[in-house]
Amino acid sequence: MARTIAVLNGPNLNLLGVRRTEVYGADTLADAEAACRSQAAPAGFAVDFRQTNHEGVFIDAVHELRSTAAGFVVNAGAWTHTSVAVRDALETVPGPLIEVHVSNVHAREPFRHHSYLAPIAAGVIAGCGIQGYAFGVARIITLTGGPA
Ligand code: CA2
Repeated sequence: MARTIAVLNGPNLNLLGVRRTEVYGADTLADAEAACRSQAAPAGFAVDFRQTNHEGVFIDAVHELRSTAAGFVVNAGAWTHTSVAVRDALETVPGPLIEVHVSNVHAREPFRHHSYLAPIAAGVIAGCGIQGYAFGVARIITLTGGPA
């Protein structure tokens, strides 16, 4: 059975490519999902790609997938900068976590410079647009031993 990489997205990321394109670019979350699948498929990995605007739903998804996913690629959106609860959930995940941001959060407002997730992540990708998601998937594949 194909191993699965969980790709979880937090609040407002459903608006990618629709609003604030000067910050986040014109690519949509559907484009990000397609990039993840294109990266994962040749290595024999499936992708479980989700987005929610509700913190509890996000945490429930982490609990649901924590023991079956090979690793997690997470763009927690604004929860990155605010949520101990999201960090506590992701800290229970045995596989590697890659934190992704579409924009370069370090070139933006100071409140975006702090991440509750970075200290528990195997890697952090920011400012690469939706290509960052594909980089994150590639990194999970490398960290978990490559193609099955
Ligand atoms: O750059 C990223 O990927 C972020 O995680 C996006 C979050 C932001 O809070 C983080 O600091 C950085 C925002 C999600 C997208 O929000 C949108 C709001 C309006 C229009 C389009 C997207």
